[in-house]
Amino acid sequence: MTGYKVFRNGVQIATTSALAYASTGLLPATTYSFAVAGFDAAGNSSAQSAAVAKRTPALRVGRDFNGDGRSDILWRNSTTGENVIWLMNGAAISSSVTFATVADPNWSIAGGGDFTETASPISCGATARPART
Ligand SMILES: [Ca+2]
Repeated sequence: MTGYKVFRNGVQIATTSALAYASTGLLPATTYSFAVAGFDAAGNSSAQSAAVAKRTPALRVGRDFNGDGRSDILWRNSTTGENVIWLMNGAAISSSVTFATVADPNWSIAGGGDFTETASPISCGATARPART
């Protein structure tokens, strides 16, 4: 045995002669499957091992409304009181959520966070309060 081919989600990502491998560049809160295949100096390769699934932990980020480890954007229309959250995947909008309108323009958003605490709790507030007059 010369080394091992390392596969992530079925795609070869590396070769190594070590018995351990650290995969990098992974997304938070995402499940990946890993497998290996041995190879020899002549280039002969074994079949892939059974895959092992591993999930990366969620990141603790600010303004993560759905606990997926990715920051989201909260919009409030100060004229109409409408409120919308864009759930983000990097710079792309994954989906948007509209929630209760607070029509009184004296109210503003005071903070945000992971309201369902599906990931590690974060320490910012999640309430609206009257603006100072
Ligand atoms: Ca998020």
